Amino acid sequence: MTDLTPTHGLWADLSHPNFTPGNADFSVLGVPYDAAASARTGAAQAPERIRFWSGHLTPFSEDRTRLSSIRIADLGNIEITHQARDFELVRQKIATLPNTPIVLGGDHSITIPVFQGQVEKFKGQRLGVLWVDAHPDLCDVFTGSKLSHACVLRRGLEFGINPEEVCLVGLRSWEEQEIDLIENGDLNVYTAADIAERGMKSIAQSVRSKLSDCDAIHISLDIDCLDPAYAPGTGIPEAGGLTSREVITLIKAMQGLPLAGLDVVEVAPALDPSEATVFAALRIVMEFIAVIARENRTRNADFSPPAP
Ligand SMILES: [Mn+2]
Repeated sequence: MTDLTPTHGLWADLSHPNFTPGNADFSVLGVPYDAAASARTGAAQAPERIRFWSGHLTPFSEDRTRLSSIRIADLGNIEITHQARDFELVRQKIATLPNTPIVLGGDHSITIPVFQGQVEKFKGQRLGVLWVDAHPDLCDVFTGSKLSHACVLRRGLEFGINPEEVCLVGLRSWEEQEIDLIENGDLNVYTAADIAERGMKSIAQSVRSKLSDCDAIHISLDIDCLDPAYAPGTGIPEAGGLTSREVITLIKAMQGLPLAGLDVVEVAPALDPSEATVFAALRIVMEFIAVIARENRTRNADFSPPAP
């Protein structure tokens, strides 16, 4: 791959070495681990490639929201050599972060300790989850492991996330052991076909109303939610997926809800030489940041003194 000199600094100039979780809006954390993927690996390279190309972005969202007041503390990576043991480091980090985490996978298994940490951080409060993925990842055990990338949401429910406050968007592929929870559980399921039928604006409104009573909402986004036309660089490309426009519409529709974190997983740069998959992930991250930038702007406007 040809590396070009970045036109901007890390994270579109929003990151600085002096920024810490205590004085920044977001903490970026990479978890370059892909040994729990059941098909093709490669997601371990994502944090490096996403960071690299973040320097080619400008500090604007697509609607020209100015992001320059946003501070991003990039905390680097947590290396996972022993999954069960080192996931503990991720849990601890997430549980104790004073600001909003943006976690870059890795395969989806890295969200298991992210969920655990968020449940701990928001103990006694209502933590909702917006799960954007081709797959529900509700298996109890997959390929002999409870920490497989196909078991992530199942573990999340065991940690205490209320299924009524989980919205799954973009689903289109199932394992036998997931069917009962999908069809008879309390989860809010919006398949890729539902979105094609009803349109994302309508689906996003349903998601908003399901999550409206939450104190905190974590977004877990598997890049395979997108159709392989938009994101071929992922372990299991599932045809019939969402457009990148639909995913951006969904993220923007979360404006006003208490967003408490984002993870973007399963980006496998080497499987997409165009790196369009990496850029799709970056656009999603920037639009998430923009939602909070608009939120801050509204809040600051509320408190600004009257004009003399
Ligand atoms: Mn998936």
